[in-house]
Amino acid sequence: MKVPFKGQIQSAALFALTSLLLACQVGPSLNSLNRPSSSGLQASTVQANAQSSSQRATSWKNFIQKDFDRTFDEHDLNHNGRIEASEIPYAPKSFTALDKDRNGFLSRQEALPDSRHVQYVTDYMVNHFESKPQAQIPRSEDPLLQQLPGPAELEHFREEVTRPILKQELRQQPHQVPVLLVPGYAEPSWYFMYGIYEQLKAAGWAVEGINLFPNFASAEEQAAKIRERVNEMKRRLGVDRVDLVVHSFGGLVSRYYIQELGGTDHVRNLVTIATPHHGTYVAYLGPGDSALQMRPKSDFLQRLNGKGFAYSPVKYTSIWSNLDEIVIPPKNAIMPDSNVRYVPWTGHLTIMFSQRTYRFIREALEQ
Ligand SMILES: [Ca+2]
Ligand SMILES: [Ca+2]
Repeated sequence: MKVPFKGQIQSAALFALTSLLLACQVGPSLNSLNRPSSSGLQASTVQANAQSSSQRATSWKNFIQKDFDRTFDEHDLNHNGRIEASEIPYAPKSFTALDKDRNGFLSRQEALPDSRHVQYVTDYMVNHFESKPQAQIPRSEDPLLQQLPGPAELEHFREEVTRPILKQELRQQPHQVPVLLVPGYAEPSWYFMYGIYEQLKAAGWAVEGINLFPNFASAEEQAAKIRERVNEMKRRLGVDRVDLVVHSFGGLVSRYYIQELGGTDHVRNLVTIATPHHGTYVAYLGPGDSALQMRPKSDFLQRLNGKGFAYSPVKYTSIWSNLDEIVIPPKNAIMPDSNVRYVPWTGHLTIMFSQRTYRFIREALEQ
């Protein structure tokens, strides 16, 4: 039976759930590490801070929306304000699914995460990276990135991370295997990759990121895009293999690429961070083929996992946290037959800013 307003009900439920999760999430903020406590402030100062917090929220919201808009514009090759099937030829199945009004093209609204998603990410950034500490976590155990940039500092990061590495740049690095960063569901969200990018670069790796627009697409379609990029990187850089460092759904996409699209011949390491290897119940609330595939025991996961997890000679690491609010239950981010690394007390996105995560990534890539 067709359920009327099913989409709206799902969206409302997603919004309610994510709001609840945001309210409940426990995790140290960056302010808790580096910025002075505001205890003892006068009422007027508190009011001023509230105002400033609201301004920061607006600033993040504009930044996130602009990021999505840029992604759309990059794929609108003929600049007519809509995405035709020929402009994303690698995702025909997802194109059909996203073209809700069947008019043969994707509007901005159809191709991009909706305003609720933008609001969710905005709230996440403000609550986790701009606010006061919410819990007494042993900070010395797992300090987060010391200086998380705000929207202004991140303005040019998108261009930087998506810029293809040059052969001569790679040659100058101590580590000769290039790293491809793969984002997760409904991203590009390059800002979540910022810490990992900066840390790996500082430690001597050449790093670049891939945009998997439309990020609601199935793992099969996104994996084909990874295959294309990896092959192109190998030609451009003259290397035999690349390392993949991936977030969330990007892990399922990458595993599909390795298992089914010949990636075993091209990938040295796969490091998954907060990837729902066994699915997540939150996926019941999200749109797109990728959300269907992330449901626990989905046909896709049964096929993928049923054929085994680790494919030689690729080396696998899975990094997970007990407080992941998107991978439910969090242990579903543990990949069997991988080197399992545990980052306690971080969330699905804050795990991307943990020093412990950085250390685990470096250790995996140094093997
Ligand atoms: Ca177009
Ligand atoms: Ca349409």
